[in-house]
Amino acid sequence: MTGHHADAAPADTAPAVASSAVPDPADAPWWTRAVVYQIYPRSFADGDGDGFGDLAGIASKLDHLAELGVDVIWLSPIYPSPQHDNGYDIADYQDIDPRFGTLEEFDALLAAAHERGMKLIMDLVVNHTSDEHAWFLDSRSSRAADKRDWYIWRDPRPGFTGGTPGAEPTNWRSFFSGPAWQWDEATGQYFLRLFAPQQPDLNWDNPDVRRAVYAMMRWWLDRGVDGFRMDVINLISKGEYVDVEPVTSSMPLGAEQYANGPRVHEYLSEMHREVFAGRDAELMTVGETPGTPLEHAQLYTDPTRAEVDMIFQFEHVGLDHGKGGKWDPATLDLRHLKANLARWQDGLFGRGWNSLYLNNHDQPRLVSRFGDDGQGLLEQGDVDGAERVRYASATAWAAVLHLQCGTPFIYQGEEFGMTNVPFGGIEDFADVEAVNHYTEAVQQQGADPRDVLAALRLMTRDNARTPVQWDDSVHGGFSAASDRPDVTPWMPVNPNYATINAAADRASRRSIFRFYQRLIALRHTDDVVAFGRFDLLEPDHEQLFAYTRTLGDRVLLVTANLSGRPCPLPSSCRPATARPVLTNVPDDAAGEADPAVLQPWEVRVVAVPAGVPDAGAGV
Ligand code: ISL
Repeated sequence: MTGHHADAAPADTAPAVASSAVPDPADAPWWTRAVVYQIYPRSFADGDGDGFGDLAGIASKLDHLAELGVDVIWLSPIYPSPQHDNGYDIADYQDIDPRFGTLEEFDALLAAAHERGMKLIMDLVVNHTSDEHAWFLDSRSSRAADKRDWYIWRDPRPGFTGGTPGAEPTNWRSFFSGPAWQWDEATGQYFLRLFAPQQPDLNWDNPDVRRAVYAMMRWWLDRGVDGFRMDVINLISKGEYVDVEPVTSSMPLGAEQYANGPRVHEYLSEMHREVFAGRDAELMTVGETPGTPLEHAQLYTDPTRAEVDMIFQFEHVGLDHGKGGKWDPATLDLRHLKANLARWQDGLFGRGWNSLYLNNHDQPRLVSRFGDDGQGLLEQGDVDGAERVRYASATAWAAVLHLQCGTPFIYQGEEFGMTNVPFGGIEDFADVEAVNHYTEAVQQQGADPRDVLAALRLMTRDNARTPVQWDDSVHGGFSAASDRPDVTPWMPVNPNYATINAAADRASRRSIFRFYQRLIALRHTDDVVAFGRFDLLEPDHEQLFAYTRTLGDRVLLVTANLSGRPCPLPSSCRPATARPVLTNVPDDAAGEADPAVLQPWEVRVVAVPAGVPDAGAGV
């Protein structure tokens, strides 16, 4: 274990990335064929009837997940927490929050998942802790405290009085609005907190912090968990604590000092040695890495460097942000998205590994954001039309994502097309990020509340956090207390639960769930899906997302019309001979298909005999 800064190899002297060969299916790690399902526990299923999701609720839905066919469950944080950021503020890493259950229930859940052939990974939030964690309580108790240096304490800016505007040690901003520094009156210093005031950043440059984190991780692995999703793991190594120039970026001011900071690759290699070495074949790790360019992703995921298996990149989910960032939403240009995803497909092929996602607990719902959730048609009274576009657009996007090279992640409710939420005023929003942004923009900067709310409705993380709609009973079947009028879910269920729910979807001739089942099965059974090379077709086309996957002499052609208008297929996408593999046209409507035109939101996947599709030899 590297204990001293002087021993460290800075990232820019790290060895160049070894470009290994195309993955060999015969000895590829298990997670290259896996699909992951993310659970946000407070909103997944409420087993004890208190309006708050829990482990008992999760246990009751394992069969739904097993039937879907997923290989791995990722649990968002379930540790004891004051819940200022829904559990991403952890007060004790080695226990379960009583709202969710007990360690015994956790062990039973893990065993039940394993019995069904599913693995389970934990959310590891170690860039910061809760301000109620024992480490921080000690750290803030006095300047001489044992653990003072476990967090990042700095004096006020020279010449300023601590706690007054402008006295913060640097001009860095928080991810959740306002300054990134929190004044502590008792000890007369600021501490760094890149997120909420209750989420102080750990000082990873202190080897005792790292040792404590690694010991905690081993404790979970010894308990049987199958790996970790690592929250903002690319932010753990801070650079210089200096003022920075304002830049237009989707990251807060200051991020260039700590995003993919000077020692981050050293720390992840060390973590691998200390925690995973010798047992990593059965495990998987995925780093969440906002603000990470491809060049760093190649370092993080190169198997020969042994850092993490894959990362979540953020470039593609920033393409509908305007100049003002996520609260300045812009229309997505499909060409930009295709170019971006193709760049990541090429950039990690044979040298690292992609994760594939279009939504999670921090993002709006996929079908509302990129597809058509049918809201417009519903307002015109066209219930069937609304259902049709929601099904077709959800499945088209799913296919386009899942048939790329990488490990796909499904977010709870995505598998049956849950939508964004019709939020009204600010009182409807629960998320600290949304509330802080509203307060800052409206109360401090004088923005028009109507504009701020309009952007919030589109982009807020709350869209993803309402209770899962299991059926059409009270509260969408989320809570075991559905017959008790005095208990309501912690966040109201989306009012569309009577029509959009898991049970209705599974009974429908247009079932999004069944389509996901087929996508997952394809990845499991067809090595072209898992390992084939990705080649984008028609990059300049504004409606069509088309690509091939090639492995040896096998070629899969994916063509998707990601628009609400018919799309004539260019000749490059019409091979002379092709075997149908998958489509989102329901069986009883298949006869009407025009081979030369993709209907709105239609996706077709075909196998073509060899080489590139036979351009020009159209049907
Ligand atoms: O969602 C975001 C803002 O729009 C992101 O910037 C997000 O805050 C960032 O991706 C980090 O996310 C992770 O860490 C946060 C937590 O709030 C998120 O839920 C988590 O996924 C702090 O732990």
